[in-house]
Amino acid sequence: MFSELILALSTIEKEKAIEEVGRLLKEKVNPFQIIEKGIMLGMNIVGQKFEEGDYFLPELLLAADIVEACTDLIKPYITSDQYESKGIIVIGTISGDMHDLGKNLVIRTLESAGFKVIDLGVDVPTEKFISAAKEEKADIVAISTLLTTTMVHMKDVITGLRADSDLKDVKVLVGGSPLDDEYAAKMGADAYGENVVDALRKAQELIS
Ligand code: B12
Repeated sequence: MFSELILALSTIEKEKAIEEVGRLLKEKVNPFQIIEKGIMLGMNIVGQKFEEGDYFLPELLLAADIVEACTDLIKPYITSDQYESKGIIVIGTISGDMHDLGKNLVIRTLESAGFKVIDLGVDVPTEKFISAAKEEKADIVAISTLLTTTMVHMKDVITGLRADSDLKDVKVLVGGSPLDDEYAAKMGADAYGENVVDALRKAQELIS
C-alpha cells in the first residue's frame, strides 16, 4: 500500500510523493500509518543512500522539503477526537542538532490532540530549555535528537531541570532515532517516544 510513496521519497520525486499521500488520504488510510509506514521508511532509504555515498546533502534537503509538503497535506487529517488529555509541552531539538522534521511531526500530533506546544526550534541550548520550561509553566519538556554526537547533551538538560527546585514536577520526554528506552532511562528521562503515536501516548501517560 505504501510502496509507491516509499519509492517516490527515496528517489526524491516530490510531485509523485504528494500525489501518493493525496491518494492514501482519499482512501482513508490512517494518517499515522502514512507517516510511519510510508514517510519514515522512505526517509530511511534516503538515509541509507546518504551513508553509502549515493546521496549527498542536497538530496537530504530535497527529501526534507518533500516530507514538509507531505505533512502539510496530512495535518488536517490528524484529528483530536481519539484523544483527550491536555497539557503544556516545551519542545526542541538539542544543541548542535539541526534536524527538525521528526520533531515537527511530533508537534503537529501533540497539538492535534489538544496539547499546547511551545516549539523552541533546533540547536537549543540547555539554559533555553530550562528558562522556557519555567516561563511557560510546562508539564513536559520534550527533547529531540537524531545525531549520536549530540544525544549526550540531553543528559545536561535533564540534570539542569532536575537541579531546579521550581521544575521538580516537570516530566522529560525524549525522542529521536539513535535513542531507545534503555538509553532514555539511563539519562534520567521519564519516557522515550519511538514515533509520533508513541510520543502522544507517552505524553498522555506523563500528564495523567
Ligand atoms: C533529512 C535529514 C537531514 C536534513 C535535516 C532537515 C531537517 N529540517 O530536519 C539535513 C540535510 C539538514 C541533515 C543534516 C545532517 N545530517 Co541528517 N539526516 C536526515 C535523514 C535522511 C532523515 C531524518 C528525518 O527527517 N527522518 C524522518 C523523520 C519523520 O523521522 P525522525 O526524525 O526519526 O523522527 C521520528 C522519531 O525519531 C520520533 N521523534 C523525533 N523527535 C522526537 C522528539 C520526541 C520528544 C519524541 C517523543 C519523538 C521524536 O518521532 C518522529 C516521527 O515518527 C536521516 C536518516 C534517517 N533515516 O533518519 C539523516 C541522519 C540523521 N543525518 C545524519 C548526519 C550525519 C547528518 C549531518 C552531520 C551530515 C553532514 N555531514 O553534514 C548533518 C547534521 C547537521 C546538524 N548539525 O544537525 C546521520 C546521523 C548519524 C548519527 N547516527 O549520528 C543520519 C542518520 C544519516 C546517516 N545514515 O548517516 N540531515
